[in-house]
Amino acid sequence: MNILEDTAQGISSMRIRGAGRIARAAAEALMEHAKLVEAESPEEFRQTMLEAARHLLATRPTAVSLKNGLLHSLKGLKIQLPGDGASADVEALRTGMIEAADRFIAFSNGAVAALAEHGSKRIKDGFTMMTICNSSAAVGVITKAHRDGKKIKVYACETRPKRQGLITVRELAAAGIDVTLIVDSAARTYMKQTDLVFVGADTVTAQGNVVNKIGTSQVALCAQEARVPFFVCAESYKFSMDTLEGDLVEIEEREPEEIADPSDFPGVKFGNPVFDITPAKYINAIITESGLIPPQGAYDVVKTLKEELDDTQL
Ligand code: RI2
Repeated sequence: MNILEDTAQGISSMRIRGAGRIARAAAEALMEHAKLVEAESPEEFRQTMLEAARHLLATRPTAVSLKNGLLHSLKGLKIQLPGDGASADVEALRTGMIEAADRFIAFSNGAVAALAEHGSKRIKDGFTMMTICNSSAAVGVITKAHRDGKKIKVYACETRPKRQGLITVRELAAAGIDVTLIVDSAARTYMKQTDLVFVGADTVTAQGNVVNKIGTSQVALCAQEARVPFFVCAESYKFSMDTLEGDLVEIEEREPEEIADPSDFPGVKFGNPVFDITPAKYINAIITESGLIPPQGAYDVVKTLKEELDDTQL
């Protein structure tokens, strides 16, 4: 199987998961595909790359990071062509694509690290944090505080049905952090002993609402009730340009088998929405690679992204 197909299958089956990771994996697949594509003309090369990008985009509908990662990479098709004939032009496009995808991957990794720097400053020695699911951005913030010598504790929600909380506790424990795995319904109980909440994001809307793993909005409600600051860790490519025009974010619904075997429950329906929406009013700040912004600042991030990516089509 080629890397394009392998990545597409990996993302849709969630073997490759996490909003940032799927964006980087898609950019890498596009880059590897660009290296191999045989095209007679620049137009054929462009068309082939666009089709590949659309195939990758169709794998998961909610995380806008996937779309933005692909758009950042497709900027490579916009370069000035030498005009030396088809083959030189195809080679120029190929190089442009490879460089643009590579730039996005480096930018994304750098953004996660910069975000960790900013976010970790909010964590004081002796603090206890809560998180849900497995967000490399949120885990990055917490581990940075630990590396800086702060003595911290973490409550990590299990995150039914796929239990990505188990990945989080393994990562935090491997880093030497005092971590406790809790079931999702224990979030309110443990919020009383929590100082800060850090979660990831799959999509941030222009209005400052955050789409993240199912259960996140309940954690936010518990935090609000207990007056515990609630922070979202989201690099700028997780902000959605489409929401500027009022588009709603599609919430992915996955197979019932992730919850239980339907054949054991004749006559029972299953609901398995993968994400929920945390309204801006429950969010203290969104941590980006440029620093902390209030959720109301999401509009400006989206506007900047639009200026950068709007002439790239997918
Ligand atoms: P990072 C994940 O989605 C979780 O919702 C997580 O909070 C979010 O992506 C962000 O992850 P899924 O792929 O980019 O598990 O911070 O459905 O790693």
